[in-house]
Amino acid sequence: MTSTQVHTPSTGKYTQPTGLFINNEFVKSVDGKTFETINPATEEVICSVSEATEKDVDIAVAAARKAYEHVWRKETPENRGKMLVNLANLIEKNADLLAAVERSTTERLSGWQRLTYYGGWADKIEGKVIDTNPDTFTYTRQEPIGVCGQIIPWNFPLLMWAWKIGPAIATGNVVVIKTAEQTPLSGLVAASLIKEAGFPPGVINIISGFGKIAGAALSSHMDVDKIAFTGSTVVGRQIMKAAAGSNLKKVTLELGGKSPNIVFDDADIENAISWVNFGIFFNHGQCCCAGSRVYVQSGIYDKFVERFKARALANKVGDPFDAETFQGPQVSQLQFDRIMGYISEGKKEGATVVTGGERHGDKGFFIQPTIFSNVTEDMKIMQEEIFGPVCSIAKFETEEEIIATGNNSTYGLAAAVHTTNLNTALRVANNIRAGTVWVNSYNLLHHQVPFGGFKESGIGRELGEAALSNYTQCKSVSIRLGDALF
Ligand code: TXE
Repeated sequence: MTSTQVHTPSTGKYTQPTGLFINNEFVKSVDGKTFETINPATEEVICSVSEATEKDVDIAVAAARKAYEHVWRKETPENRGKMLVNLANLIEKNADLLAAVERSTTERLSGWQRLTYYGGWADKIEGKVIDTNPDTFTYTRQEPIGVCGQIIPWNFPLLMWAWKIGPAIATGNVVVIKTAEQTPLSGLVAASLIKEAGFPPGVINIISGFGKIAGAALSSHMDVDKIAFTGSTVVGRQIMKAAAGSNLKKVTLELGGKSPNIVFDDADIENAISWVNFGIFFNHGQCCCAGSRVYVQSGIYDKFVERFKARALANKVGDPFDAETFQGPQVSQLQFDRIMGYISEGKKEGATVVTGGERHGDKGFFIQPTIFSNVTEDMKIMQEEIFGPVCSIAKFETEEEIIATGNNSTYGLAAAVHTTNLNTALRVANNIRAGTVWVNSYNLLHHQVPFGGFKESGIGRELGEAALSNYTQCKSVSIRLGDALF
């Protein structure tokens, strides 16, 4: 059996593929191993899926290598683009089902539009002619890297799937993508559309499995040319070590964050509260770019904290299938426990609980939207990524001070500034060391706009034209036109 019947409240029964997707077929793992997927809202088992071990990784990588050498390298850029657009269209056709599957494990469906965007790039990858002297003709080619391993997390399963596959395939690579052990289902449903989209066997391979086994095998594999990873900074370091200790495969990383969200006295306060609320509580705080450090200038601090509390209390927490719900469950018991651990640490360290601070209900991994005020820079809840619905607020006085405090982090993924003064906005945006800065907004990610980290938040950029360079390598070809030099 490589599929099973699963029920969702919005679509009823559907057929869930459960095998490993290798060479355009769903297959069982070599050892026949499986693992369970849990519904975080009910803590019940949804189904079991095949678990990839080293042997399965070897098989998937061999399939990808064969496809790359014999088929994919010979495919035209135009056809690569067409296949990506076909896949995007098929995903759109199945959007209701995919949304339901996502909601069973995380919450939201998004991201498939990126495939259309990267389909458009496939036939626009160009080199240059470089004029060095009249006797030489030199040009460059942007060539694919080859077999790419891709390891994705559980916070946006299909979005991450599309972010990784789009630029890799558009530029002529083949992929073996490992989904997160908490959320393998939507990636497998989307995999069932790959053959219909026209991709030859072995070009896109999707495996389910654990990080320490399948993920480690992929990142240390001698025949994987590049590894792209999204996840924790701790594992990002392990991926780099694995690459260094094996074949020095190319590495790109999209890691954690502790992003400052800065509100000046002259901000439109209601607007700022809406974005601060969205910045931290969207996807239950399970966002790498979550605005988890909120700094408010002293003139409006008290008013801001009071109104933000009212706003957070109005966020409906509960069933992800209820249209009114703003915040669903955390992904797993482990994440729930980690976040509750940070909350009790914040209380112990002396921060003030403005609202929340407890579990929501008694079933499922739900946590109340939590705001801490009077948080100091040395507290763990101001320094470490919590990855949950927990916000730390502190007061500031001057622009100079807040630029220094905003940069007081080992991370540098995102930041925001709220002000009605254009000069303040631009000065802060220019001086904050982060890959993305939003002004009077938050979380406005767009597939045309590069996204990625400064400092320990990552290496490389996803989205936009910038992501293409994660998956190409430059070759220079020089042709001597004149007589021999020597
Ligand atoms: O992440 P992991 P976890 C952060 C966030 C969260 C924390 C822990 O702070 O609380 O990480 O989450 C695979 N070799 N982010 O434990 O372990 C794993 O199977 C190769 C931020 O879930 O990094 C999964 O597919 N792969 C983040 C992926 O790595 C390994 C999103 C992420 O898991 C591996 C998620 C190994 N040794 C968590 N160990 C973001 N940047 O958005 C694990 N994996």
